[in-house]
Amino acid sequence: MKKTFALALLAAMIISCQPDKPVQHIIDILKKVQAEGRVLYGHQDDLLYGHDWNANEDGDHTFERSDVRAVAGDYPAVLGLELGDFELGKTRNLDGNYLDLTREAAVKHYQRGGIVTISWHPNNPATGGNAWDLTGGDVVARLLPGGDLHEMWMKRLALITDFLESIKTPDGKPVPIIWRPWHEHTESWFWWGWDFCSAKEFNDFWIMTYDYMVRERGLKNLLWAISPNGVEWWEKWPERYPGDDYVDIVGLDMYCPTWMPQPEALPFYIKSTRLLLASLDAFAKEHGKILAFTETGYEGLTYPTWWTEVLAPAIKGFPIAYLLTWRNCSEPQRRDTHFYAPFPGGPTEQDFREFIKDNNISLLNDIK
Ligand code: BMA
Repeated sequence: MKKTFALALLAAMIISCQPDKPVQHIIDILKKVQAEGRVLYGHQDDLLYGHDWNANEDGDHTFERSDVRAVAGDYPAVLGLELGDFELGKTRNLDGNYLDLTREAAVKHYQRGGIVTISWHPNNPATGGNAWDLTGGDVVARLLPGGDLHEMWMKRLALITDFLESIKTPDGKPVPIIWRPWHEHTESWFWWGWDFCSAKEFNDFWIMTYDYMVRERGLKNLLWAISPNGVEWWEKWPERYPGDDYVDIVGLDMYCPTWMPQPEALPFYIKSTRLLLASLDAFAKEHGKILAFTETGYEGLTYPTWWTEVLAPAIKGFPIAYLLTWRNCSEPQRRDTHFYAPFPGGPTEQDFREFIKDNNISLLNDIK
């Protein structure tokens, strides 16, 4: 009797320390890609809209369209999606994507053999402003257990968890997701950023998110990715790493700056990307994690050979499993400036095709 009890206790402890991961085959793919010196290409919102179309507005929900496919003949290997505003119970996210279409795009991409990653720009729960609203006091501290906003926050987290849990194939299999909460936490432009919480508060906040989603709600389809960025605090960033038990992928978020004159911006980007990827690569190896370039791009692609002459040398030699460029906005007022991927008639079509061909970059059909 005692022995049975001890065994049951041991089993319970093992289960609670190492949550089951049916996402193992995604890990295997990413590791294989790394070992082969390839990089999977990813694009944010690729199946939902592009420079000249928007599935949210025009009723075509076949998910056949993709700016990347139109230019390079295949879908991106990695599809990025975004949840900001869904935590408020809204049916459209901050970029106008419907909740149902977001889920359907994730499932479709997975069924085609692709990998899905999801980011979240949640509204500031203290003020009702957006993710970039930096007022409201020490917001993170107020969301932790004992904080005045904890209860309210947990309801929002529950809605997001419900959504992540609902991403399933028609036969009920959960779709594996590279889940990337609290990104760019080493800068101070989101309310969870460097200046707005202590390292302990940040780590507790991440762990609270993990514990709720994985331990309490039992989600098994998440791979947890952390995305530090910025040069200023770089040496200190590992203080804001919640621990190896809570992270699967470490990735860099780093954009080619549009706020610098181009002749300075391009070499600056290459140099700083290489510096930070080298450091993150060492960190990933030491901690047994997968390295990725979780967000990058050059807004407006105003340098026609950016892919081959800037991005390629920036990443050359680093075992990043994937890189994700940001979205091609379709809003009439922003679509000619706010884009990061190629599209038919855009400035970098030919260069993108060369980049894919000459740098071991894999699109969807090359995943395996
Ligand atoms: C930013 C911009 C915003 C967008 C946000 C979340 O980088 O693209 O327009 O709302 O990402 O997707």
